Amino acid sequence: MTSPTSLPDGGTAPSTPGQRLRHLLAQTEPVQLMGAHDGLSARIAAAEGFPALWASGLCMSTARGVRDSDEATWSELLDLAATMIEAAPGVPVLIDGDTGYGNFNTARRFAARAERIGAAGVCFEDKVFPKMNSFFGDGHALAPVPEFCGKIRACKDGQRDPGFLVVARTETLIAGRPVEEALERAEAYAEAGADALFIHSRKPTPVEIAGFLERYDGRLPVVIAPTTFHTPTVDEFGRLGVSGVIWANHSMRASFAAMRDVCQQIRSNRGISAVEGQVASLKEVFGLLEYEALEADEAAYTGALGGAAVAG
Ligand code: SPV
Ligand code: MG
Repeated sequence: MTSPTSLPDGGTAPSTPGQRLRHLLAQTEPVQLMGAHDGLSARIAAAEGFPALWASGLCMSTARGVRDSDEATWSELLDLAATMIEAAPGVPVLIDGDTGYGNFNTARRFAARAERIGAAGVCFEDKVFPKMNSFFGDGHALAPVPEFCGKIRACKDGQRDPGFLVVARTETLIAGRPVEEALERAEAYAEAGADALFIHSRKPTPVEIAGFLERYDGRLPVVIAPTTFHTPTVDEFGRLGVSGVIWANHSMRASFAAMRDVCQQIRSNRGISAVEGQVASLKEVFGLLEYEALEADEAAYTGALGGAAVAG
């Protein structure tokens, strides 16, 4: 039998994005998936060495200026996810598919499109549509287990690349329900064919996650998003039995704070002198986006002479 984290073809050289992510999840140290929300944040995370990305529903929604309550359509989010996949070639992207936008059929279509645009996998959560971000409010109704299992089965049946992952995320603890229920749900989702389990908690420490993992049979690799527990390191999560750590929203929140601060300073100073030292130089932006390579291509393909000056 193929284990959930081994390569479906039994080989050792991952070739598809899904196979690469499976391979990373099977390592002894947890894989770090950096949250991204557009081509630039994906490119920066890849350049900084993150081996995998999380296309965050919260952050893509925020980047579009809307709330993480299924206000953006799923095709809008997949368009953004596609920009990340293009911007970070070779880096597997796990797409946050929320609840799958309806029933088994919409989830299946979402997953199929995600696979076509080159995602490593999708993650669906066991809430009801429209969902609300897990950190806001208390209205987090859970979907019935058979219904959510049907979504997982439909997506698994519909995928083409056997390496593509369907990650089942349980919001049991977010909904204030007990660990026993999270364990039962985890078992049912594995039985339905899920390739990994995302267990979410919004406690200020990983106490709930640790309580879950102490009793979990380890049937699936487990990923977490430690947004509210700030202190533990990846290694500590690894010792708890975690295979993947998603830094879900830190790039978005960093850019939120930086954009707000620069706007405040420019407006109040009526000039840019105070902010110049705080912002990336255009040279750095052009470097990351490989403007010089384009210049070289122009010379190669059009015969034009390069040498444009780089300001900033
Ligand atoms: C997201 O990034 O959209 C997530 C993770 O679902 S969290 O917002 O931390 O719940
Ligand atoms: Mg989300």
